[in-house]
Amino acid sequence: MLETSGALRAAAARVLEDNWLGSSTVPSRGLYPHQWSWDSAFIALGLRHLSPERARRELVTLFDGQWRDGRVPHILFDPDTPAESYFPGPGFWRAGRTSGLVQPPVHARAVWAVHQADPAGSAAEAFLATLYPKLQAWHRYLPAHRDFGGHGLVSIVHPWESGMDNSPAWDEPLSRVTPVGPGLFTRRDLEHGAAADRPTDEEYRRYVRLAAGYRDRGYADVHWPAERDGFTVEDPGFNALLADAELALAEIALALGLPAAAAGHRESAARMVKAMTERLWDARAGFFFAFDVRTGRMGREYTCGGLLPLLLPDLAVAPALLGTATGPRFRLGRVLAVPSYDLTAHGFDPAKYWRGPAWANVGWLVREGLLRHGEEALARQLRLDLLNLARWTGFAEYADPLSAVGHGARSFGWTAALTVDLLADDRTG
Ligand code: 9WN
Repeated sequence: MLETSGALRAAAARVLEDNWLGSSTVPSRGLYPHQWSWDSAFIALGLRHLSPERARRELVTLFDGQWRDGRVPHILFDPDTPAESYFPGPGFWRAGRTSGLVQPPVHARAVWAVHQADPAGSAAEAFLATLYPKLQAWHRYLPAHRDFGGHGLVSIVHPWESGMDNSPAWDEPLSRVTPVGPGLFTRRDLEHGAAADRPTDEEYRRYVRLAAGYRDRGYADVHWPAERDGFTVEDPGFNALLADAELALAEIALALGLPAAAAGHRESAARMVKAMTERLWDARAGFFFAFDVRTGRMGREYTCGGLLPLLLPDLAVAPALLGTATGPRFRLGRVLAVPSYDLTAHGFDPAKYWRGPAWANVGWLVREGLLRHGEEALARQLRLDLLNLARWTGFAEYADPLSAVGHGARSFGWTAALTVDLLADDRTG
């Protein structure tokens, strides 16, 4: 079953076809039946090989939901899908057809890759010219509204904004948030996923407190350090992805004949790399940790978000970070793909959402980082692992990096899309 590359590609294409809503793709028909921000970017990376037109459509649709302040909302709700199929739905957010949180800014990288897959079709639709100002507004929103620490890094205000919702990196800051009372909402995720793999009820009650607080102040980005029930964290993953997205935006600006703007984007990426290295890097640990702006304390959890700065080609500390990636905590090249959490940690759980299992998007990003730092052999192995995990698990949302058992949703959008992309990528053979 799915033994050949052709069969695997065809099966992945079928998943993307089944998840296609007509102008965007759902991550999963059951668990996540709307359009998600960073999912769409990863999905477009695969769609570009199957139908560049559909890939462009996916991203244009997402940016139709962009807010006037520049933010790209983390969910665009499908009006034809019943409101009770996902919690928190549009009634909770009170923001029209979107949520009010954001997700990691991987879109510029996706837009550039989608353009390159079909430059003629892209030019005919003025794809880059249409999306460049929208991407600029998105990238401006983040430092303009979210630099709560004042050091040129972006803060997330909810674990969902990291895309790595249940990561142990958020346990400490989340522990200071008062859970809302029990029985105030109905979780829909448990109708689709195994409860043991998902966040706990108490975690959900804290998520709801934070999201409702942000909503109730009209999604205004104000930071009161003394405010109860706040969450203000500089996430190395989110910031690394923004720096990488600025580098992609530089390439887009160049293609549009805007060299001065391109230089500006490169400078902004360089400033971010400097700020991340000064503020989030722990030289003794050889790792990037999340920084809690409210307490002024650096986290101590080794999570996969701390590996994402590998994406940045000018990262001076890359050799030390690679040392941690290949060491006992992540064992890159010796376990399957990239564990989402420290294998040596007491709380490591190979089946639990963002607390151990391997995710295709993280693996794909880490592979890009390995290639940018000349780590061909590790990148080759990682590609094989990601293809095998997708093949063996029916494109599971996440998988056990030790046993290869799949978890979460099956026929998951970005797992299928990134499979198509990796099959088309011969940089490592
Ligand atoms: C909340 C859709 C999303 C992903 C996230 C993943 C999960 C949502 C949830 O699913 O988060 O946004 O309900 O758990 O953690 O990365 O974008 O696939």
